[in-house]
Amino acid sequence: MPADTSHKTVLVTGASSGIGEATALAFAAEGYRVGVGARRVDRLEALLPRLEEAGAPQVFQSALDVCDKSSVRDFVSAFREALGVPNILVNNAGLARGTETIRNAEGIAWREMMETNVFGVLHMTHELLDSMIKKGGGTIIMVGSVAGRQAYAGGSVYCASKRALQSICASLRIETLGQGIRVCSVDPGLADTEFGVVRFSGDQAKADQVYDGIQALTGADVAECILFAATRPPHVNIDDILVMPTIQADPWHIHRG
Ligand code: NDP
Ligand code: 8X3
Repeated sequence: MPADTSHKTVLVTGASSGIGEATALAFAAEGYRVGVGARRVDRLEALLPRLEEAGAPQVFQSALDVCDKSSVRDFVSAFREALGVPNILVNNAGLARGTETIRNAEGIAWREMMETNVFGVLHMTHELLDSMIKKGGGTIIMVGSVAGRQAYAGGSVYCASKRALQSICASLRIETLGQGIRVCSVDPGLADTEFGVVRFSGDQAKADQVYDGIQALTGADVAECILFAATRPPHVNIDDILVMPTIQADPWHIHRG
């Protein structure tokens, strides 16, 4: 008989597209109560009936800007009122902007990347951690990147932001030791989502070039890894998962057929 997961609750940030959306749907299909946040609320509104259809017994959505502390506070408070303290927090919201070198970049997007990918994760985790511990524990999953493990030219700040997540995960594991908190980083290689369009400021043709002639990961491929990590028995912590498309060995070696 399948386990009853209807009392289990997951919070997914950045669920208006890509990996976050796929993750929300994957948990819904397993019977979790699912709450989602992002800035594009119209996307979230369209996602809710799909989550219910997939099997989520209860759903919640609200506007969330992970860079904005008051937005995080309001979101978490509304989430808790609707679904309670989550068992699982998926810190997925993130982005890259541009591929310029440090010498050539204007530097405008550096702050945005750090604020979203690092401070956003810290804001969300800070806002929920105390209540998760008081509830008896939970699972915090970061969506990192191969870019956090291997830096590449034109990715300095994005790579640094994902590298920072590794340290944050390690500190968090030590800080919460014995308090039932599991911390996991799921680090994908190339995944075909809206990531490229965002990185190239809406230039779809440029974004498409990245995925030209390759079978990249899908959001659903990454979601499966997140779901796997979150659904191990409570005494098992998956520290990290590096998941790559078969055609990619590292950030520089990509086989284009
Ligand atoms: P998408 O662009 O498809 O999704 C990114 C999500 O993050 C969107 O839902 C977006 O929602 C949300 N987001 C961005 N900024 C904020 C913010 N300030 N507050 C709240 N939500 C925000 O890309 P992916 O699905 O690929 O990206 C998801 C994660 O995966 C990111 O952390 C990315 O770095 C990571 N990743 C992606 C890889 C890839 O190749 N695609 C590979 C490795 C890691 P909205 O704009 O509506 O706010
Ligand atoms: C996204 C993967 O290689 O474009 O994190 O940085 S990469």
